[in-house]
Amino acid sequence: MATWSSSLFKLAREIGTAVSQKKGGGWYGPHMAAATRAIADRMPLVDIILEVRDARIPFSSEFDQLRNHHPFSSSRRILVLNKMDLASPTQFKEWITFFDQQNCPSFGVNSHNKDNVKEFLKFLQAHVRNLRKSDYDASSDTVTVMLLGIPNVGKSALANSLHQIGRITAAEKGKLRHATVSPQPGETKDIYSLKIASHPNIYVLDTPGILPPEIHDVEVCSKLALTGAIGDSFVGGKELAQYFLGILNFSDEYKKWAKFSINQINKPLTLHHKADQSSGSESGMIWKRQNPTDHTQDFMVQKVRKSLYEIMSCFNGNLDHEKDLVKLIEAEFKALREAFQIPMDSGEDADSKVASKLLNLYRTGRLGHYTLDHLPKRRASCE
Ligand SMILES: Nc1nc2c(ncn2[C@@H]2O[C@H](COP(=O)(O)OP(=O)(O)OP(=O)(O)O)[C@@H](O)[C@H]2O)c(=O)[nH]1
Ligand SMILES: [Mg+2]
Repeated sequence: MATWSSSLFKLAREIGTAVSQKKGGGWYGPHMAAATRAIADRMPLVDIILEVRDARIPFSSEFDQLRNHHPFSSSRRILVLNKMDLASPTQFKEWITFFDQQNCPSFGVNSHNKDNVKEFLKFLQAHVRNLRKSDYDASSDTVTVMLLGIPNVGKSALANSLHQIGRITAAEKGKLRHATVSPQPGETKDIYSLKIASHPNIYVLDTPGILPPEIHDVEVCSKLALTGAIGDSFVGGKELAQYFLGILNFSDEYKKWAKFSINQINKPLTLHHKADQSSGSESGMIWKRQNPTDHTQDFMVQKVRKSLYEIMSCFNGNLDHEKDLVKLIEAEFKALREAFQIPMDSGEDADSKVASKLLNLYRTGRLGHYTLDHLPKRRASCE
């Protein structure tokens, strides 16, 4: 991956500045202040804190607002790097090693992956057993675990998965509860309790995502906006999509999309049996394009990758020059209009349609894996 140049940092800072200026009445309002108080009141009553961060931004998604009110020893706090499926696998491992070196128990999770959540639950139960052996009140048969974090990092998704997978009785399974999960930040408004294990009983508290009233680091702000912790309306979808394209242009991800270039996408159609029919007649068959193995199997995604690959591989400017980067992003936007089949008469609206579709693909991992935070030189994140 090429190192971000000053031109990309400039793009990030512009977005970050727009976010940081919106604070009061924007992403931080009375609802967040009330949630902060409610969480602070419950914190002293829980046994373990699971601080959920976004694996794409392990540093920028840090939740440090209440740390000074209720300092937790490192044995009672576990760092959960959620959305690990969206992060760069290599950098993800480096971050986990980093947290290990800081003596900070951490675990990477993809809340949508059952096996992965099972592993995490095992890890959590082992942690609870160790705590009970040492300083924890062994007579208590109930352990409470609180999920804490900034908005949209996947607390509710993780709470649901733990609740569904957790070994609880059949009768309890019959009345499974469900925390609301949404791609928009600020979905959870209250604190909910879900049972995730028996013997001992472990309850997980899902909480509303909270941010501090002010964030001074504009680069942090830009990453919070791009990953969806702060709503798109506070920056503008087009600006965020441009920022994402900037990141993509500096990464090597697009090189993997060479297979989607012209020859592949125009592959001839071949006849296949319909799934439910085995007769050899043409009426029992369907035309299918032979696509390369790809879990998305999504023609639109392939078209987007193809368009971006073709533009990027022809680019002969200098990414370090702001003018060249802006020109490249403009060309990409134009090509994406076609790939997303946005009608020519959409006018001004066309760019915002492209932006929202592009951001959706990025945020669901269909345009590669990116870790936006680089490892700090020296930082004691668990203190
Ligand atoms: N790819 C991926 N998406 C995830 C993962 N976990 C959650 N999501 C998605 O991220 C979005 C936010 O998830 P939520 O569980 O609502 O996040 P939250 O932290 O509870 O958000 P707030 O309630 O606003 O604080 C949803 O679109 C989820 O489907 C994950 O591990 N991987
Ligand atoms: Mg939630």
